[in-house]
Amino acid sequence: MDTTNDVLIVEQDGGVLTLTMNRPDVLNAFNDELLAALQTTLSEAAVDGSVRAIVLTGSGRGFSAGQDLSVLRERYRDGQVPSLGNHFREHYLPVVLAIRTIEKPVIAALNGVAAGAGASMALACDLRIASDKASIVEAFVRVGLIPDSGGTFILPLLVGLARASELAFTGARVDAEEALRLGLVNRVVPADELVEATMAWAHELAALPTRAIGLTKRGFNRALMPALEELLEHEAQLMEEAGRTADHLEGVMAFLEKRKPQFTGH
Ligand code: LHQ
Repeated sequence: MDTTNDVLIVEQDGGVLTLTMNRPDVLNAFNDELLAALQTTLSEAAVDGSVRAIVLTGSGRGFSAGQDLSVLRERYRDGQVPSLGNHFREHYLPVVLAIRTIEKPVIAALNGVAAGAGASMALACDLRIASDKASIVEAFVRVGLIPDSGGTFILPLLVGLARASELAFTGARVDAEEALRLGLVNRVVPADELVEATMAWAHELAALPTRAIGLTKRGFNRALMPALEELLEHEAQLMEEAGRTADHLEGVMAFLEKRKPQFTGH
């Protein structure tokens, strides 16, 4: 399966399927079209026996900056925020579910910054390899939101509750070396070696017993996130509530107007 469209480049090399998010001008921020392309491609890859490992990466200098906030300018024009819970259920939840339930190894290759839902998508993957120029930002709090797309449970699973609380409450930027130390990524390589190192690792994984790896992943899911769909649905409810706060509207508008937000706690 080899397809290319504007927002997602899909390339297969032997058993390795590489998905390159391709909106570099906005650091591959997610719009509905990119999320739909990811959803479709992952569901096709799940049943394609020729695909034995998947790489998720970004074009340009970012992995993904999370939700494209510029598309919200129009939607929030009159100060009314449409249901974020439903937006999450429809566009994000199926992608996270697909990454976690596809019974093949999924590697995130962090070519640059992964922020907000971009960070969560990377953390939902099984393995992460990062360029030494990459970083991870739990940016949600900067726009008055909660870490969605698995962030409420996968982040604390990876780094423990105390560190997860610090990262999620502050939205601090974590560089690649710190991410490695915290266990957020598995490997860090020089930026100009990322593609080669990722492909070598992905081909190694693709040559292993795919069914055994898939069943191991099913076991890990069952052990560590047995109520996966329920947890994601709960995130939708939390997003709904956070989306109704004045601080969310202020955070989005401040980002779009390139100014410092003034949060009130409401
Ligand atoms: C962007 C974005 C972006 C648009 C950079 N959108 N343009 C789910 C459902 C519904 C609603 C809301 O949220 C969610 C879940 C989420 O994902 S919430 C979190 C959303 N993401 C963020 O809040 C991150 C916003 N971005 C940033 O904080 C910074 O851009 C980071 C830290 C990612 C990178 O900083 P820099 O390396 O300094 O790059 P930059 O800020 O200069 O960005 C480069 C360009 O990309 C810039 O455009 P410009 O025209 O000035 O060159 C940004 O405006 C644009 N961009 N992120 N999410």
